[in-house]
Parts: sequence; structure tokens; C-alpha cells
Amino acid sequence: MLIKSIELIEINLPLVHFFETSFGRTYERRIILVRVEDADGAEGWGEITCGESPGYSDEWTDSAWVTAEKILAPMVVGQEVASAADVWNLMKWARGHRMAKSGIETACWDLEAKKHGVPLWRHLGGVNQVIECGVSIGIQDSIAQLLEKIRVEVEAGYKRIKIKISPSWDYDVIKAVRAEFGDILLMGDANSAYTLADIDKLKSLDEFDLMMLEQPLPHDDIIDHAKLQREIKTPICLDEPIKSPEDARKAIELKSGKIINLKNGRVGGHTQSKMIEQICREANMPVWCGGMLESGIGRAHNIAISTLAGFRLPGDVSASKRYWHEDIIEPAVEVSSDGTITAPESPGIGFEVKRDQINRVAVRNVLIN
Ligand code: OSB
Ligand code: MG
Repeated sequence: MLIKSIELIEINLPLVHFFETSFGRTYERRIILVRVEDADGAEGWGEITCGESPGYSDEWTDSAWVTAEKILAPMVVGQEVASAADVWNLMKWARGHRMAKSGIETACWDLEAKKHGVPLWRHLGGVNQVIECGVSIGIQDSIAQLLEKIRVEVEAGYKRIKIKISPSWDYDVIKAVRAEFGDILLMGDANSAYTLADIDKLKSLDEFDLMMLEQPLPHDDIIDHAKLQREIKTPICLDEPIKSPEDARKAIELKSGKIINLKNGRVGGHTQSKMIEQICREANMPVWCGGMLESGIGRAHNIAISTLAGFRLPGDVSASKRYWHEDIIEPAVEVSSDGTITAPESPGIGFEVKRDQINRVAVRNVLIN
């Protein structure tokens, strides 16, 4: 493929319900979409999944925009690539900025799958066309509000419930959820809100039989997590610190946790995700697909990667309507009453991109050619 141009489009989409984590609350997403076009006029779509502020990772909308426009897109435009798997290497010289890279890289995978006329999930080597879905529920204004949110999702059929926790929203909250919903598959995600000094509090959560505790300790740590894992029964799931296949290898070697939440954006795209999936599968470490409050385009890429064999637990991949009044793809992502999504059979991401709707919510765009 000869990559002829890359278009970046920022869209602003208000969330149906605010989303709060231990690092802050979001009401509206500022999402960068990536459209790549090759010399034959074929197109592919990707999404840069960073947040509006550098709370989860050091990338955020404005930093990713300028990096993609000035540094990364020029490394790819005008290049002839034998396959989408080589696009990562074109941008490798630049350190970091994995979410910006992922937006471009995943768009090239969509483009390539469309040119071959195959669904992206098969092109990536996926084996499970039907994927299991969970939900991630943010910190709410009250426990009653949280219980109501959980009820809606349990009744919708989702396979597991993840709640965001923090030192001021943990023990009593989880206790109330267990009292109300019994032995549902339940987990907590702290987004790095604790340190080893909180070990007694974290130990006390063992009584709730959580499926896992996601990222309790600092965002860049895999050493203290290993210490903590030796002290608690609940399996630790790593999110923020696993940015590369090497990080995954080291976390496995150190026994920093027992599960990895794998996100295309955080690791730099499908090629890196595939490498991490393989390392984890060979080490018998389950992975599952995390989410970044994506629009339909990022969501479609998450569905595709979730079909790989190593994705053995329900992911944070859920229906469009939980996030958006109107998604930018057609059809919107829907979850069946048994809590699953069936990856589509049509070529590429398998959903139609609604360019008119994108134009209505776009606030800026730029073409690099
Ligand atoms: O830690 O997994 C996380 C959203 C934004 C930033 C970080 C995280 C999340 C989620 C939401 O948990 C998952 C989703 O529903 O997209
Ligand atoms: Mg997380």
C-alpha cells in the first residue's frame, strides 16, 4: 500500500452520563479521528484514544493532535508499506506517543483489511467471533446512584461489572454492591489511587472475592505491585504501566499481577497488541480488552482485537448507547441479551463510518499529504 494522505478530525461528543475515575470527571469527549487514504483511493479509519487531560496517560487531545500532525503523519505519508504490520516501524523513531501512533496504525489495518475484502478481526488473526462484554461504571454521586447503574447493566446481560474505586469510594461501596447483587462477577479499578502504605485497606478488600483489582498502585509501577500481589488474595490486573511487549514480559517475570488489561491506544496499535497477546498467552496470563470511552471507530477496533485467543475474560467493550446519543458509525455497537458482541463479517472494521455525522460534530481538521 502506498499511503497517500492522513486526515485528522477532532470531534466533540457529550457523554450520555458523566464518567468519573480517581483522577477526575469527564462530561464531554474530545476525540481525534484518523482517516488514511492510499494511492488507489481506498480509506481506513482509526481513533486516537487519549483523554482530554493528561490524567490517565501523558498524552491528551491537544498534545496528540500536534504530535500526529507534525511528527507521526509525515513519517507515514508517501511511504509504501508491504503490510499494516510495518506501519509501527515507520513511526518507531519517535519515542512514546503511543495513542497518537495507534490512531494512525489502526487506521492502516482497517485500510488493509478493506483492500483484501476481509473483516479486520480475521485479518488480525482473531478466532472468537463472539466476544464477552463487561461494563466499567464510574464513581457516582451516591451509592444509591451506583446501585441503580449496576442494576441497569446486570439486567442488560453484561457478564461482569467493573466499578471505579478510590480511597474515598471503596470498602463501603463494594460492601453495598455485594449486599445488593450477591456473587456477580465484580471487580474494582483504582487508576493508581493507592500506594503500598494503603496495604491494610487493600488487604481488607479480599473479603469481597473480587474477580480482580485493577491498577491499585502508581501508573508507572510494576515493582510495588509484585509486593502487593504477594500480600493480597485478589488477583491484580495491570493497566497503565503496560505500554509495550517488553513491559508485559517484565511484569510476567516479576509477578506484578495475574491479568493484563490490554488497550490498543496505550500500547501503540494492533501490531503491539498482537505481540502482547502472544506473550501473555504463552505465559498463561489472561488478557482482556480495556476501553477509553471510544467513539464507534475505536470501539470497532476494540471488538476486532478482542477476538484473539488470549482475550479470555470479558472486556470493557460495551454498547454505543451507554456513551453516545448518536454514534458516528452505522449500525451502532449493540450488545445481545447474553452480554456478547458478534464481530461483523463485512470488510475492515465492519461498520459504516457516518461522514455527515462526523462533519456535524467536528471542530477542526487537517490533511497531511
Ligand atoms: O482505567 O480502564 C480505565 C476510561 C478512561 C480512562 C481509563 C479507563 C477508563 C475506563 C472506561 O475504565 C472503559 C470504557 O468503558 O471505555
Ligand atoms: Mg483501568
